[in-house]
Amino acid sequence: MRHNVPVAIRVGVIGTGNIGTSHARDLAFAVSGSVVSVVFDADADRAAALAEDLGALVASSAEELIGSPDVDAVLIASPDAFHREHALACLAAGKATLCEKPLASEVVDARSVLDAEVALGRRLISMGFMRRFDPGYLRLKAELTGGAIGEPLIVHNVHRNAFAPYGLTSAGTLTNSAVHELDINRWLLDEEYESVLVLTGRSGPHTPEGEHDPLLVILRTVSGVLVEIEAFVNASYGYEVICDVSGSLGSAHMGDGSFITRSADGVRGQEVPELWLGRFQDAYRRQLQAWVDSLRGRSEWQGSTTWDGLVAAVTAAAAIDALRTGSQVPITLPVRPTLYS
Ligand code: ISE
Repeated sequence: MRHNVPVAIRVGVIGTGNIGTSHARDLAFAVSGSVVSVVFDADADRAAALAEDLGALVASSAEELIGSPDVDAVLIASPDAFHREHALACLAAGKATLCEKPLASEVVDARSVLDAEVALGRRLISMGFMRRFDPGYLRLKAELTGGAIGEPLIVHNVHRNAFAPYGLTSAGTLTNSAVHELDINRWLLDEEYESVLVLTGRSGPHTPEGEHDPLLVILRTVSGVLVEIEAFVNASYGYEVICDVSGSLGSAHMGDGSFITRSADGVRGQEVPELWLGRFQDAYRRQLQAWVDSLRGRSEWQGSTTWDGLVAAVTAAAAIDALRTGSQVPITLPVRPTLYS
């Protein structure tokens, strides 16, 4: 018999914007084995409104939330620039954490979190690269491992946002948006990247002066697979994510096939969601359930780790370099600590 397993994990949620609110509501109402006990947001009214809805307390700072005896585990959904500080505070408090992507926008910040976790000697942080829980990506991975399309040779990714979230710059497009592809392609292919090139061309009308959108990111893996990403944050028409793999024996395509195709008025078509929550709600929920299950000792965490967060940060930094210089930039990873093997 297992002892000391709390009936429900009491989660503290830092950041109650779009994604923090969605996570908090899912933890409270959709996931089994968790409650939301405390929330914090820089916008105290927004935090209070959500807290009332969930029957949670409001903390007056992220530090207070992390240190609260009412919080068993922390979900970090603050703006990217705060992830490092909040993750370090969670490690110092010894609290299990689910940190939204990216781990940090700068390599040195991601590295400091990884170093602190390695010094602690325990994996406390789970990274929120939720696509690893998306049924579409999981099926695509099963296609690749099943061998029917042979050896993967080239992957085409499309990642479009209707409008630039938080007014992203081109560097922000890489660290905040395309970071999903940087993570998911190495997970799909089960290997690391060797180099990256970023091409720019004509930009759309919503692109701020001096920025580029769309970006074409071209990575090469260590074994020579080409990974191409259209990262387009002002696509206007809606949110769309596509991943198509061509292999030595065939190809596998993941579009947004989970949406209904409607035929009416002489037109056959599919709805396009406006935001990522419309496409990935299921993946987010599955990720949260897996995280809570792992905290309750029911299963092993299969999602991404601080190491994956650091690899994504190193890759994004190389891509920013490639964008600025217009040349192909090598991707050099640090030695992987045994904690993550
Ligand atoms: C956002 O934070 C996400 O994670 C979305 O999946 C992505 O499409 C968007 O560009 C990001 O800002």
